Amino acid sequence: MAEHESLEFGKADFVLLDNVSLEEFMANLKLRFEKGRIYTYIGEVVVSVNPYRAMNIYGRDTIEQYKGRELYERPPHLFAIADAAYKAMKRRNKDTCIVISGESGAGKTEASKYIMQYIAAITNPSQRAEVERVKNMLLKSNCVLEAFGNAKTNRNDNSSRFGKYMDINFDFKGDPIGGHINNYLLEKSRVIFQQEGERSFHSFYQLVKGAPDAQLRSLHIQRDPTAYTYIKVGGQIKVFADFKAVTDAMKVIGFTTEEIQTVYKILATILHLGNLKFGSDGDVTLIENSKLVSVLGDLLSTKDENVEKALLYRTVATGRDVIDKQHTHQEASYGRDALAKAIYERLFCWIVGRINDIIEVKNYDARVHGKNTVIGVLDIYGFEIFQNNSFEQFCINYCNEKLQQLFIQLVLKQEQEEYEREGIPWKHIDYFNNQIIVDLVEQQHKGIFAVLDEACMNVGKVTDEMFLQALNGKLAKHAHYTSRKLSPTDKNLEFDRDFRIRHYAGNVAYSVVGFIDKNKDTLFQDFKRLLYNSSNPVLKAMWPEGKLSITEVTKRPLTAATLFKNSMISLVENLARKEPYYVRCIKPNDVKSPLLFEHERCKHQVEYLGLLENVRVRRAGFANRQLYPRFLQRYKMISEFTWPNHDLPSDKEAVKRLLQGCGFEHDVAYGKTKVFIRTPRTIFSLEEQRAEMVKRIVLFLQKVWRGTL
Ligand code: AD9
Ligand code: MG
Repeated sequence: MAEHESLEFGKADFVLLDNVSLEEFMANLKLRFEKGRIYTYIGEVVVSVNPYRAMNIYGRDTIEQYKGRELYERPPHLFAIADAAYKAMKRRNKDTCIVISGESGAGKTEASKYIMQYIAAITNPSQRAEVERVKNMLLKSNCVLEAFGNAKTNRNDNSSRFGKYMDINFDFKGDPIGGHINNYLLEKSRVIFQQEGERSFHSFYQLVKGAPDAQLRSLHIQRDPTAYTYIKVGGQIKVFADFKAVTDAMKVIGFTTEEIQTVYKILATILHLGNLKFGSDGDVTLIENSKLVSVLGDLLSTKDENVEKALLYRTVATGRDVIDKQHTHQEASYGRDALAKAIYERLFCWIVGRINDIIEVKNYDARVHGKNTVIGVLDIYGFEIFQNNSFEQFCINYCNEKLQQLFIQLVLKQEQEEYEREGIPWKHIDYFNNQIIVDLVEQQHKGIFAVLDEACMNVGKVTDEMFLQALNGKLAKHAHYTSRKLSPTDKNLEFDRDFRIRHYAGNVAYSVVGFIDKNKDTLFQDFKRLLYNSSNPVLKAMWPEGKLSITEVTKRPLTAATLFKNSMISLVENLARKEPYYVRCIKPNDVKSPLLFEHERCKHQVEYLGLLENVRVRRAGFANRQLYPRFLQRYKMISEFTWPNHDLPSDKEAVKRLLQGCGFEHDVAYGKTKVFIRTPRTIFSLEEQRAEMVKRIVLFLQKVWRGTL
């Protein structure tokens, strides 16, 4: 517990509140926010409120204050949690992870960057060149990923539109030697469409506004975002970051010139694709602005006629025959948009893959150097509710349900179960367990994803409305599901095509429009072949499946929902294997103001994040627990009753005697197999006494050896 901070800033740890009530919690949170204290602990969890202004608390001097310190020695800070994760990893050889959660705009991405900066700053004291190189790349990767994976939304000007989990690997000295990034479902529909007030990914505006004239000319691009259908909605809005910084970051990471050029060619291709117009002449579908076809041929390093054919025809195998079937006007437009989305998504995954190739751990021999350990940092898109919510919001919000479930499992449930198992007197603390919503989405056969997949498997035309009907049929009685059909008088369900989920963080109505399409996620094979046959080797390498000929039977690919669900399940399994540290981010208002603490908005977040329950469990609980024999092994030297051996009937009795002797009786409880210690201060004091004793024993032994005793 951080106790040294003046009380004028409120309580630095919510555990110290006089009464654990929502009112007191909120009053403390507000007071601290207004005093510029944006971080507060709940034990080892950091609660962070977005300050919406630059804070002078991340500099070198602050880093020095936190380096190697215990959590409760300094005012609450992200650096303290980063240090705790680092220490656990280094001292105890543990893999750890830092899970950052909170709704869109609450400050997760900023927090993840400060944590990485801190880790970079405190490691590699001997300035090994290779370690510096790795650190630099890890930091630069953020700049590139944000350019391609973030966008302005109505919730956040720099909203992450993908999920990111980054492992940083450390050698036996505790220095970073590499890393690995996992990315989760990019919101690719943004490439072709944005809601009013929103923008496409930053990368497009950076290119159009920031690239040198000559480069733009070679890409046939004008310096005007509003000239391009796909990005014109957000074209007038002020541009972020710059083209040069991103290009330089790619160079530093190790992308070749050819690779960087291809990246920009792909962006330009997408912009041109958006401007393609289809028309018809009788039954024949045509491209109206056919000049663009040769621009595309040039950018994709392929023949113009191949581009035109892929846009207007589909090759189909009927029995042994292969024929070219012409697209209708509508199919051609659909194909064009699907192509634009697919090449952007593929580009993004390829960028992540290239970064991984470069930063992965190389030349590390665990037999020589010992195990290499990991700190994982999770920064994923936050829970969001828009005017219009679709498949993407559904996936994003499901992901947040999964993370909330992990928090419940690790922080609330397991903790209480252990006290009960050990027979420690314990009053059970109630909390809302969101497993029921996780099941509603992911359960086999019955969950929403399963119903969606089943609809997509049906042959023949399946519509979004049929999917909604199937949902209504299966889920009519579910407490967290409803729809207009099921609740016709509900005024908050405006549209026939909506279904509504009662999420842990609030009600969200999703429009089923586009669910089937987005889940099937089809891209005509003709486009894959077109890209694979490009004479640009970088582009070709991105599309290996274009190699298959039309008659080769291909397995039906997994749906978007199944892929996402599987990736979430394995993410959670991975996190659960590590020692977790939590940062819970709160958004103080919806207008990005540094001054406004909107009480109701914040209260809602405190409630749904389960923070009050967290305080209760923590307060009634114990900071530290150890098996009796282990405890004795470490501390027996500080008590005459236990050193060098005890003659008490059990280790448990010996531990009791030891702690009584030290005067810590009031701060501990004795379980069946473990001793539980309430405050970290007691552990700290035991450690000090042990260190003192070790020193004395060493001195004594030295004297014995020298014969001076
Ligand atoms: V989303 O789920 O990706 O849409 P995040 O990641 O939770 O969201 P982000 O970190 O992007 O939110 O923060 C939003 C904005 O708040 C930033 O662009 C900053 O302008 C502002 N912010 C957040 N944290 C801090 C901070 N510690 N100091 C100053 C901050 N400004
Ligand atoms: Mg973010």
